[in-house]
Amino acid sequence: MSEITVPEVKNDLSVESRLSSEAAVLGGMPAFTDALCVGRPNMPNRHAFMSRMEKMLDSGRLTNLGPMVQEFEQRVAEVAGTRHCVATCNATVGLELAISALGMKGDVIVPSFTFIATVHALWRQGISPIFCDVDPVTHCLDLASVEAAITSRTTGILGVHLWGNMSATNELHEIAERHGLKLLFDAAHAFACGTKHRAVGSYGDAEVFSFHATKFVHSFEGGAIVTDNGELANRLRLMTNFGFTDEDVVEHLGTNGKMSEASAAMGLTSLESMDEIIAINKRNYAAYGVALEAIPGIRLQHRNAEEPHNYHYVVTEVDEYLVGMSRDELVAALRLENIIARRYFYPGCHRMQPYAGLFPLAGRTLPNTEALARRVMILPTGQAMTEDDIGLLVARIAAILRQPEAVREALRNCTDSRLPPFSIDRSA
Ligand code: T4K
Repeated sequence: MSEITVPEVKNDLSVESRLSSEAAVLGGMPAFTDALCVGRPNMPNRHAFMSRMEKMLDSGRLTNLGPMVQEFEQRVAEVAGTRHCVATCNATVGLELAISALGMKGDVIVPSFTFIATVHALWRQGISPIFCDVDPVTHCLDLASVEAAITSRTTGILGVHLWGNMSATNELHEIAERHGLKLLFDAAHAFACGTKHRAVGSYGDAEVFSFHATKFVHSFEGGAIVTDNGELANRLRLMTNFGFTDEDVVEHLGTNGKMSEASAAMGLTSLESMDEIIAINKRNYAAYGVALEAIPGIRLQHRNAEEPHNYHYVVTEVDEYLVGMSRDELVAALRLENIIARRYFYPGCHRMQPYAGLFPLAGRTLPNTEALARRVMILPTGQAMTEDDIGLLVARIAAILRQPEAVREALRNCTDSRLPPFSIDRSA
């Protein structure tokens, strides 16, 4: 077994020489010296952030619904077009609280093709996730699958606006009304997305955003529940603060789900750069669109330029028959270029524990989920990426795909520690 040795990278390599170089997996120079990764945090204006931190330290108010959290809630509600916003320490806790506050129990319908937090938020409260398939175009809940899954035990639908694509909100609302179900949306990816007429935020009974560091607007860790229902918002507010209604009066079951002032300081500063970051993401998406046209087997998910979108996830699908290698082989070969593409959300929640053990046959009714889990590849974007980076990145994809057999053989023999642990077929 021969070991692939990756040549030392030189910082003075010109774009031209890197563009013409062979794939790193086949002995060429890695395309990038520093890793490009999906989810690299966008950095806000440092001065504005530091001055908020100084203000916070001077005030002595560090948490428990301080002025910065209140301002952050107001800003988020404005973007979402909702009457109420309750900031939380992260979106996972936000989902758990919203699920509980809405009285969901028994069975709740949820896509399997999502980040595991969506499903854990149900199961941790003793609610059975009923996995439904997704639409192959939007990657959001498939309506026929939802209809077919509803039984007398169903109490709600938890839809996900995956990648910032809107779920079929009107149709899901109609189904929920017809069956007397609660409707909640995991909008972790969908801040500042929506239609020309209505932003994501006011659909269903409530929606939950994530402001995790890897999101385009972030507060280190953070989330927010938005709703137009004042009574629900009041209940959620109590629940994020242990259920306290007064100094020593607890009137509701609750937890510590609060956002800190430091997080809100970051969130407010990040929000000030929101339009600029969306413009960068949009420019990057367009650059990917142009560059990927040269590679027929890799399809970039369509975005409607007329509708608001944050362009935060660069979503591609790899057709292994057209490109001559699996998505996993391509992702692995890209790691040697210092390009950290991701297989989100492989293998689907139904194939992760504890759900794989609880629902071993779930995959039979999830054909689109299973296919997407094998095909989807998310590529890096955000503030740190330039159009030149994207040109070079796609050129390396092309270089890797030019010699599928040689790449497969090289991967099989490769012991580089940057290779991901998954499915390099070493058997042949
Ligand atoms: N619902 C959906 C649909 C979600 O996607 C998520 C979260 C949630 C609910 C729950 O939201 P939160 O409770 O987290 O607010 C990341 C994020 O941790 C997670 O928030 C996000 N979705 C998910 C899609 O991505 P990982 O495990 O992929 O993250 P990780 O640690 O691999 O980081 C990604 C890359 O970013 C790495 O290559 C390194 C880089 N990075 C990351 C961090 C945190 C940095 O350069 N600096 C950093 O500080 O989950």
